[in-house]
Amino acid sequence: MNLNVGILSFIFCISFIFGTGCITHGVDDNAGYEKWNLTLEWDEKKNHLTLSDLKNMYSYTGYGYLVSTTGIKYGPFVGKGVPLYELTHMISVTDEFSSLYLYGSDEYLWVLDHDQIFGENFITFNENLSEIKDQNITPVLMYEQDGKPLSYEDGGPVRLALLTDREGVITEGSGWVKWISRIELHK
Ligand SMILES: Nc1nc2c(c(=O)[nH]1)N[C@H]1C(S)=C(S)[C@@H](COP(=O)(O)O)O[C@H]1N2
Ligand SMILES: [Mo]
Repeated sequence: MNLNVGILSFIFCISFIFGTGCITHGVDDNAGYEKWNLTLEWDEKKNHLTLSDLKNMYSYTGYGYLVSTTGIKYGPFVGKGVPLYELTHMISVTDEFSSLYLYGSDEYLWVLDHDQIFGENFITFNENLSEIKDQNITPVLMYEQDGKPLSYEDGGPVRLALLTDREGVITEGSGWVKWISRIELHK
């Protein structure tokens, strides 16, 4: 074999392996997903939740459909996860905070205000991307999409999802925080 071709294919293979994240994250619900945990911080208190903790909590199932800033639509699909209001109930701080900071493992940050935790004040669109008002939104920590564990590529193990009870309601992709790792409640 030509030496240059050999070296090039070696480099290609190595970059492919690292580039796809196989080594660090593995696929879907393997050992990487078992090690995942969510840090919850409020009032100088801290709690950690594992994926099985989440799966044992109350869940909501609804439709998910998002549009990226570049106008690409993804969905509709069926998502399942723990509503954010369940988390705030769990630590009994339903009324005492004004916002929730959601961080991805890449330190991406999205902030929801108090009313949005309970599904209010989200911008929603129909399939033509015209704004539609008064849609019922439930923000959840989604761990399942179309009945399967959420893939790493789609933001798994856990992604913030803005689910609805009506198929065809589109929400803004920027709020769909992938690879959720930390949530802070601020007063
Ligand atoms: N952790 C994390 N989540 C993220 C982002 C990001 O950069 N990091 N980008 C957001 C933006 S701006 C959009 S439009 C959607 C894109 O979703 P997709 O990558 O599944 O297409 O993810 C959102 N969630
Ligand atoms: Mo985006």
